[in-house]
Parts: sequence; C-alpha cells; structure tokens
Amino acid sequence: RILLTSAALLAGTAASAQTVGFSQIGSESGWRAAETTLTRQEAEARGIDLRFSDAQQRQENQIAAIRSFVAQGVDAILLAPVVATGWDSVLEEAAEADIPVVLLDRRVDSSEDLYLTAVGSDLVHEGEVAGQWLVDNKPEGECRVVELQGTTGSSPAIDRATGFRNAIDGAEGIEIVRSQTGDFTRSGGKEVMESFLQAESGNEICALYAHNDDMALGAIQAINEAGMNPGEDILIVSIDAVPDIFQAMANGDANATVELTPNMSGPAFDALEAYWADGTEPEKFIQTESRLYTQDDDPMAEYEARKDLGY
Ligand code: GZL
Repeated sequence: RILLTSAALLAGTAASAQTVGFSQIGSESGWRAAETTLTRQEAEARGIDLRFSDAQQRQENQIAAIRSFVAQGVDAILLAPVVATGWDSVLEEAAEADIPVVLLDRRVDSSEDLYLTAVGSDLVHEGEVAGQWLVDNKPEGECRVVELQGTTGSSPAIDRATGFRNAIDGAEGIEIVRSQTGDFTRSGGKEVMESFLQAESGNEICALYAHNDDMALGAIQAINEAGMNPGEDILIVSIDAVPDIFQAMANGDANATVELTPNMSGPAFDALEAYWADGTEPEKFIQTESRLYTQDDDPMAEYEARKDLGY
C-alpha cells in the first residue's frame, strides 16, 4: 500500500510538471550561450520540463519549432525571435491553441495580443549609454567611428543603432564612417573589421562601436593582426558584458561595455507561473536593467564573477 501511494504521488507530481517549448536563436555569441544555460537551470530548479530547439539563426527553423510545440500541446512557449518581423501567423496559431508565448531578449512587430509578455532590456538605452561613453571619452578633435551592427532586421541591431546615434548626434566631431553587420558573431566581427581597416587604410579610425562583445572581440583580433593597438589607437565600446570582454579590458584591448543580463528566463518563468496559477496577466514588457562597465571597474573581478555562468 505504501509503495503504491508513493508511486501514485510521484505520478501525480510528474503529471503536474509544466512543459515549456523554447525556440532559441542559436549559439552565435557567448551571451546567447549563457542565456540558454541559465534557462535550462531555471527550468530544472522549478520542475519545468523544457523542450529546447536551436534554430541556427534561421527564422524558418524557429517557426517550425513553434508549430511543433503547438502540436505537442506544451503549456507555454519561450521565443527569442531572431528578427522582428514575420511572426504573426505562427503566433496566431499558438494563440488559437491557448498556448501563452513569452518573448526573450528581442522584440517582434506583431500585436502585443499575440504574446503574454516580453522580457528584455531597453535596447535603445544600451546604444545611448555606449554612445555617451564615446562622447565623454573620445580624443580631442575629429573622431571617425566604424560600427559593427547585429543581425540585420533584429530588434537589437535596429535599436542599438538608433540609441548610439541619439547620443552622438549632439556631439561635435563624432562621425560614423562605416557600418556593416557582423551578425553578432566573433568571426563576423573579425572579417568585417578587416574590411573596414583595408577600406580606411590611410584614414584614421578613432573608435569601434560593436552591437555585442563577441563582434568586438573578433575586431580586436583583426586590429592586432593589422599591427595596431585596440583600446588605444582604436577605442572599443560594445554591449553584453561577457567574461572575455573584461579579460580584454584588463589587457587594455577594450574600453567599455554595457551589461545585458543573460537571465531573461527567471522573469519569464515567474510571469508564466503566475499566469498558470490564476490567469494573472503580466505587463507586456518586463524590463531588465543594464549598466556601463569600463577599465576602471576592476575588469578581472567582473571576469571572475561571470566566467562560470555558461558563456
Ligand atoms: C540582445 C540579444 C543579442 C545579444 C547578442 O538582447 O538579443 O543577441 O546582445 C546576441 O550577443 O546575439
């Protein structure tokens, strides 16, 4: 009898475990890897059955994954949308199946009615913080800037470009002379920076603004290989605050980064648990905080604090 009761109890507990499908963009950056690691840990800690799909940065794979999650009848879907457009029909299918969708770290242009909430940072503000750092720290005179943009059509690429331009527009002598996507990857950042250096040979490049640290780290490699000193000849400002950018700061190769927390799933699961419990409708946007870090902020301590978080 006791054995039966405990088995029945276990079965009962297992049956109440919520199942969540997670359509992740891929593993294009250290930050993305940390977001995945933390999401798996959060789900484990909460007894949530997480079904994970890596889209290799292709929207069609994310759409297929969402359709599969709907067919499985999951209790919720997490979506980190690689680009901002093209989600209406698949989000409508999830809505028709009464499956709540929570957006992580990027936004979509679909109606807010098609998702429960979006967890992310103020991406425009991140660009403004990066731009303001350069305004405050650029050398005297003209400062010609090159920009490595994130994935074309993604909300961070759009908003971080806007924010940086908001900050520098009012300042004298700062001009963006080249801008191109490096797709948020180190290899992309390195290749595009090599082309910037060739195209601008003979002209002075004062600073690089990269929409994420991984592209900045690739660019630092290219600048070193060109026999120049990143962090001195060319100032480096980027976004994410991954461990390796702090290592670069400690070496004098990078100057500033704007932190983006990789723990988007904590607030997401909090909102879902409240919704599952009694239908509580969260705010449509749950904003995470970001702050500036520079070489003055003990980079190696920041490196140590982050190095085991799964980046
Ligand atoms: C921003 C997030 C970005 C990170 C990159 O919210 O979507 O995607 O800044 C990642 O590292 O590729």
